[in-house]
Amino acid sequence: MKKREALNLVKPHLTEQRFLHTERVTETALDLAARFHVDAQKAMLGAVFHDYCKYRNLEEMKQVILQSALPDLLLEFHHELWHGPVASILVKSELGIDDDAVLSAIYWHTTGHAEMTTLEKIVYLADYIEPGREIPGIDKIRTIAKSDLDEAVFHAVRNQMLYLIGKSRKVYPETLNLYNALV
Ligand code: DGI
Ligand code: FE
Ligand code: FE
Ligand code: FE
Repeated sequence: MKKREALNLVKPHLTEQRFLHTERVTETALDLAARFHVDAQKAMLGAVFHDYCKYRNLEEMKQVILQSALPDLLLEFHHELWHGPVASILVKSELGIDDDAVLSAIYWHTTGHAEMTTLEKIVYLADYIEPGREIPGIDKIRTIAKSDLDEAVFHAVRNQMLYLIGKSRKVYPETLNLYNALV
């Protein structure tokens, strides 16, 4: 599938702002894929569809979680964590995207996990550092991403945990597992 075709498929599911974010994540992921020797097509598909379910109705997402192999534990955490795992199911059933490496990158793009593939790290990091994001400390992470993928992912997950703890929010266990794997 060509990039333009993929973007046209995801567009009706997103707001205008979210679509622009998706285009920037895609370009960032393609840069990272070239730098860290990952298949460009897989990086493109993971990035284009990572937020496919961002605006799904919460009740529909809950039903997908309950009726699929997705962990029901997700339901005990903030609903922002549902859209990646749910998208990994629905881009397959609705769009026919069946590359497991791509589906896994979509699944883990919000929380990360302990044993991420390079492709998963690229989509996770591209989502975090795309040029539209204004997050404290982000420029340092963008610089690190030019040379050391794991170090950049580490700073991203560390930042994310500090942000969540600052707001007294729960931290999903896999996010902590990613931190522990890289610290
Ligand atoms: O969908 P995006 O906005 O592009 O980005 P995302 O999929 O990374 O979603 C980030 C949101 O998820 C952000 O508002 C923080 C929230 N979040 C809530 N609990 C957790 C969490 N993120 C992580 N990594 N771990 C959590 O436990
Ligand atoms: Fe997302
Ligand atoms: Fe389930
Ligand atoms: Fe995103």
